[in-house]
Amino acid sequence: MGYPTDLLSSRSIIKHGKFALIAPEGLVNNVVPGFENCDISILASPKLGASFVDYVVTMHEGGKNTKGFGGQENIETFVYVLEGKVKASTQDEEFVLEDGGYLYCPPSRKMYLENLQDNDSRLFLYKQKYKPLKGHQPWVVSGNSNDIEGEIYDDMENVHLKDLLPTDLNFDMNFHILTFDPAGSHPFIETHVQEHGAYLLSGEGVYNLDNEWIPVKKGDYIFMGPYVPQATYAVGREKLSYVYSKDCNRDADL
Ligand code: UGY
Ligand code: MN
Repeated sequence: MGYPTDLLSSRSIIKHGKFALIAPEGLVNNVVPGFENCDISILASPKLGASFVDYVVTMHEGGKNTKGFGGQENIETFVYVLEGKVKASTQDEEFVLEDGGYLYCPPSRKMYLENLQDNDSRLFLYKQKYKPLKGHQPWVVSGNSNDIEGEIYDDMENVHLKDLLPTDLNFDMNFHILTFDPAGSHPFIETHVQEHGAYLLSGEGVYNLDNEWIPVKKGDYIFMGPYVPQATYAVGREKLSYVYSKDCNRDADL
């Protein structure tokens, strides 16, 4: 890195409990026990006001977690491969994930990860406490988002939505990918109880967070807290696309 070449500045905006835009330039590495030969940055966490933890991980050659991630104290986990080739496994199943590949592990399964290539692989990683529901149980799910057909979103042909996990009551959260053609937008500014952690996969946009319009682009991370007004317009020439988590299928606690 070395000495700065200009005045120090940042696009990141942090409003604890409400929303955060975290630009990749400002990220620092965190040591997370169990991960070897990996650069990890913790993104959203309870310290920011999120009920989950998101991470962006760069796995170098030989990068791995053989101790196991999640799978205890009722923790469910999800990994999405941003780029590279990774072995993602549980104690009894093994998956080779490339760009767009993902694995969900319920609380009954630890997730093991290993970079399969000499080059770096990059991951978007998540953990959360599973909210049990009597008579229901989630299971291991793996797939590749590139194999899923996007559904037209809210009757708008220039916006598409993919659900990466089953939508039934066994699951208390889902990961989705929302993709806007240039000039596409949400149909209205949403306000809802659910939280999101979103990683921007491509494009550029102007995002409304708590009624501030903020420029965002590929590589940015956005945390949206409960009830925070949220919507976007896609700008530029590429599709604006992001992968994001959303809690679902459970009543609010009193
Ligand atoms: O699923 C959602 O709530 C999604 N439409 N939110 C968002 O894109 N900010
Ligand atoms: Mn939303």
